[in-house]
Formats: sequence, C-alpha cells, structure tokens
Amino acid sequence: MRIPLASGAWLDYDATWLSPDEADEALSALRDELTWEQREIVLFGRRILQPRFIAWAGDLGYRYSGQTLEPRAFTPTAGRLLARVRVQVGASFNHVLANRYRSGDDSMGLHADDEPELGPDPLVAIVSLGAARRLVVKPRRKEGHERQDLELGHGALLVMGGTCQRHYVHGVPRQAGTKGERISLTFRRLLRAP
Ligand SMILES: O=C(O)CCC(=O)C(=O)O
Repeated sequence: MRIPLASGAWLDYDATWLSPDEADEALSALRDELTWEQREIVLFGRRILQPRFIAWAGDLGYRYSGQTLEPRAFTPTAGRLLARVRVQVGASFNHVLANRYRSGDDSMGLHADDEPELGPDPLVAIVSLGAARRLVVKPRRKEGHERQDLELGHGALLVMGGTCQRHYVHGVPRQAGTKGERISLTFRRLLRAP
C-alpha cells in the first residue's frame, strides 16, 4: 500500500510481507546469530545507555548519531532478508542496522536517515519482527503536513522513499504496556565509508 506524503515523500507499507512462520523463524534466528550490544550515547551532555540493543552488518562502516559501526559480515538470516528486500524494493541495499527493543520501555528518538554517505533522498526499508510497535513519521515543519502513526507488526515491511528523509523524521516512541520484544532491520545503501 502506497501512502503519499507531502513534498514528494512517500511510504510503502505491507503488513504481511513475511508469513507468520517466516517471521517467527527470522526472529529466533536473528536473536542468536547477531552480535547484540547496548551502546552509550551522549544526551544533553550526559552519557546514557541507548534504550535498545543494536547489531549490524555491511561491507562499509556506517556513522550515525556520533557513533561508528565498523564493517561486519552478514549472518545467514540477515543475508537472506537482504536479498529478499533488495528484490522487493528494487534497491541495491548493502547495510543493515538491527534494533532490538526488549519491551515497550525501549525506544528510538525522532531522527532522519540523512547521513551524507546515504546520498540525497535515500530509500530506507524496515522489516519488523516480534511485538507490534508504533512508528511515528512526522514532518520536520508543521504547516499542512500530516503525521503518520503506523503499527509495524510481525513480518511487516515499510519502505520510506522520495524526499522522506529530507522533509520528515521518524522514531519508535516508548509504549507503556507492550511486554514483548521486537527486532527491526533497517536496510540502507551506503555509497561510501564515513
Ligand atoms: O525500529 C524501527 O522501526 C525504526 C528503526 C530506525 O528508525 C532506524 O534504524 O533508523
């Protein structure tokens, strides 16, 4: 389903991109295969732990939010999903960032994927596994633009395209009462190392 946004931005959303069995298998394999870590970030001058775990894979290092993820090989399951997302979206993604939200207390702040290494107006694809969480897509400037709140459930695929990263920010807010774990995989194409 295509959701047109303002100023040439769009979202493509498929709630059942993976079957429940495929999604179950991917979720449990990624839990084991990926090397998860919780990193420190500096927020308002204070060092705090990121409220989620991360893992990644790609031939090129990726620099975002002041941290650098060194090159790391794709695991079998992440590699299979990469191949499938590339065909589905028609984009030569070469990097994945995995985010593991232990419960509704874990979150990701509003941001845009607009690092220079991604080039102008990059396509970004998110595969969601496990507990359903709300992804907020919000215009950077308020006038006349609609905010979208999308429920990303087990096996969903969301593609952010057009000018989305230029005109919108996105994030996963805390969701009190969500007990289950969620893993999201965010696929990008890096044009060069940082
Ligand atoms: O977990 C999600 O769905 C969002 C991930 C995200 O925004 C990112 O990796 O930049």
